[in-house]
Amino acid sequence: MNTPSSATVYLKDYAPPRFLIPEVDLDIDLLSEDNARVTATLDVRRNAAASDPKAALALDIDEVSVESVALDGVLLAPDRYALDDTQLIVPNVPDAFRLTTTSRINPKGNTKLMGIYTSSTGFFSLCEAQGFRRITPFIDRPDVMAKYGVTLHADKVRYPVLLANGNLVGQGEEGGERHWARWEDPFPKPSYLFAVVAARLESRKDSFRTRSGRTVALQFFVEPGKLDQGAFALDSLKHAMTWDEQTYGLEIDLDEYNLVAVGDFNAGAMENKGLNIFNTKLVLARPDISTDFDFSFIDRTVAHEYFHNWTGNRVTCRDWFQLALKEGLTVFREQQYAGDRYSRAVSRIQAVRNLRAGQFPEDAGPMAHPVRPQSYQQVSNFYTATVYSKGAELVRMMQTLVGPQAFRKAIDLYFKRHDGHAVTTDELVAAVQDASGVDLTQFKLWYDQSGTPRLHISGRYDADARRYELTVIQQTPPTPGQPTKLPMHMPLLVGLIDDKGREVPLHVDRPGATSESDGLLSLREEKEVFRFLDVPSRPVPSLGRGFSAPVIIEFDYSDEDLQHLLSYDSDPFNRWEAGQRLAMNLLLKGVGEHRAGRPVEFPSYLADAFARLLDDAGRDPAFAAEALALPPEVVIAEQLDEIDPEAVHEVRLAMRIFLAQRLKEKLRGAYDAFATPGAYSPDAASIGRRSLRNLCMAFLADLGDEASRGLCLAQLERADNMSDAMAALTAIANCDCAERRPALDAFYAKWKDEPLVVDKWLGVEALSRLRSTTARVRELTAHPAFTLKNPNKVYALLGSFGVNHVNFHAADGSGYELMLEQSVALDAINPQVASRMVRNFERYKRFEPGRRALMRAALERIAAAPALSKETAEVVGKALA
Ligand code: 0A1
Ligand code: ZN
Repeated sequence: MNTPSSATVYLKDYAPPRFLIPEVDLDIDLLSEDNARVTATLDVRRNAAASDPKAALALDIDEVSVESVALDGVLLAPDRYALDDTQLIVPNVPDAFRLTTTSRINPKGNTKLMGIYTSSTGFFSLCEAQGFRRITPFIDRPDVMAKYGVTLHADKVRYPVLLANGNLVGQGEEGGERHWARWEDPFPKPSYLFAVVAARLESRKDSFRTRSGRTVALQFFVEPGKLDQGAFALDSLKHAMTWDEQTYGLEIDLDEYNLVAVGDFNAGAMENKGLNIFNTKLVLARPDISTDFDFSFIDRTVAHEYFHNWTGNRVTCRDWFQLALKEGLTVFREQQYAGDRYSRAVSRIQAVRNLRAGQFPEDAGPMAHPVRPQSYQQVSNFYTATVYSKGAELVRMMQTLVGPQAFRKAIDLYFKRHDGHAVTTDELVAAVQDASGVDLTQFKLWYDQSGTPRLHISGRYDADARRYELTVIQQTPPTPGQPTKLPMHMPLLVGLIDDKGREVPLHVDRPGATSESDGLLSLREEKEVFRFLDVPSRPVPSLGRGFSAPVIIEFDYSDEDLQHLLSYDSDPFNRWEAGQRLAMNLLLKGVGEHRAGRPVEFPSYLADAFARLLDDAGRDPAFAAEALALPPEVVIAEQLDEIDPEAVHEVRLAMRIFLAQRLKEKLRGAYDAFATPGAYSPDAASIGRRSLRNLCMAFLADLGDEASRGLCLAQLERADNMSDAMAALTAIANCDCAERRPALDAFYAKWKDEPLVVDKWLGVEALSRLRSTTARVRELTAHPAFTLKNPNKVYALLGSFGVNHVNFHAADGSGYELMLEQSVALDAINPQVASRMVRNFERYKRFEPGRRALMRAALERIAAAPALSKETAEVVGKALA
């Protein structure tokens, strides 16, 4: 194995920067696509807080060729500084000085898409986490905060739009065909928030009046011809601005706020100060090309980036171990926003579904890490579900523990204390503790312990004493580097449901319960017993309401208990959860039968429970759509000791067919009843109706009969919006029928000039459950619509294939072979995206022996690839360890 060993960085080694750079002046001359000259003048001073008064100045560089270095205006001879691949070192520097460097970069050759790179309409940038060092030599870490002034020069005709952070302070023409613009950002910021754009773009203008009466100019820049796809995002931005004023009293602090869309982008979007850059996929929208999911995802993403202006930009991270400081808090704020704009219950269910499908498996695998990691090799590998989604859960738990009013005060205090500073997650927790008076010392363990805690809960009813007792034992499994765990402090929201389906008033006989009536139990010990008094009959407990903590709750519910909760729980999340548990119990039983070679059967009460949900769907169609969706294959797999993807797939499909057969009329009735009359609108109510209707269609399609095929084809043909079209196309793609190929080909022919729709088509092809899918995906890797150079295409085809559980994990290893070949080829182009693809292999130890061996062999072959990137090497190294 020739995996390059990359240095591990440890949180415990954090030391303040030896130098600070309060001001930066940049002159970026974009001479041609492959040649830009960057002149940087840094105002440097020794940091009094750092220990070494004689230290040399060390600036980070990455694929930048440094041509000259001057100190206080005097050019330094080459022997006065040292240059290697990663650093520019200048020894013997005074305590305060100006350093000017001139460097060359090659934006067109920058296939990693970090730093300044080219996309079809011009130059774009992405600096998080360590891309700024790919533009100019700098102390590229977030605790070095500077005020930036930037002058951009470029060809006037090819790149008419010149943008950077902050305010435009001057512009003009130069030398006939070229022009320049100067931008100054009044707020000191870390280098990862730096951004520039020089491109041929059109813009849509708008404005926002803040509650203090200022008018902010908003502008959204898109590729020519796409202006009609920009209205929705601008509306979202204004909603987000209003929401943050109303909810947190936070106002936009700039006079100008620009959004830019770009088709080549490693992430979803980036919160650069005053110049948010978005992946087109997460910002451009129009009903005929965007689904309901796209609309709400765009709304949330625009809000997320905007919310970062305070949580991330005004108060930023001291170091990259603190990434959850900004991401956990911002995802939490985004979730609150979504809960306010759409259905609160459905938003919560979707957040938990994502957590279970993405974060729980990560937390049980070789890349498991705490929300505040203790070490990393490549920081780009730590933009994870754990940091983002579990990070948001920790903020939510704090809010639950201290209550919403105290939490709001805590956020005020956080900004009062830390505005303009780079801090750690400890400071956030301290603000919540100080504003609320709740001791959160033990709670902080959540930031440092990885692994998903399990709560083993048992209940005992004493009829004579009219007492119900809950015993809660918490255990967190060992994870890499953390063999033993301490008990954590967490909120457990509970209720008791009596035999008539009513809430039992709670009287808790225990000091640990913070509130008697609202069922908020505060867990701190490994084992705790809670006694509820005056309970008239044996209740069914509703545990972890609203998913009050990111844990796995084990309770021995009978299927009757679950049906009872599904019908009566007043907490909508737990009503949904009861349905999921009921289905899961039967699915796991089915997997056991299937593996033993016995027939798989399902009980009538499952169909009856689903029938009741359908009968009741009119009350809340969006909720019904969530409740009727079976747990995804990856979540079922997670429950097994040894994963057999084929068995999981077959049994889940059998359950879908069982339900479709039993409920055929009801499904068809709901399909007709929940049509959305009138013009398309992505409002919460219409989204709910379409989700339910399309879910009914998908169940019917699983019957594979002519009538249901006709239904799908008719919907595909008549759809006036992409949600309905995609639902129909997905169903047809899963059907081994004559209509399938013509439908998929026609869809591509219709949309081949709309890259975001081509991505959807690639996704549908790659997600099909037909066993011919692997061969088709291989064929598509050579299709003109596909390229490894564009992250969206990679995610659409290979990313989708990776979550196609049954085909990626085909027993013959064909799926693994395809993914490994493509990942290795991709690694030479874009290692950040490649390492994400390689993560598809990391959990090989969880699979049955045949797949386990094949996946391990694939990892070994990736490890042996020549010139493997450090990003991919970290993933492979940890998986094979
Ligand atoms: N900070 C951005 C997303 C982002 C993630 C990873 C990146 O590079 C590794 C860059 C940006 C956000 O949370 O929106
Ligand atoms: Zn973010």
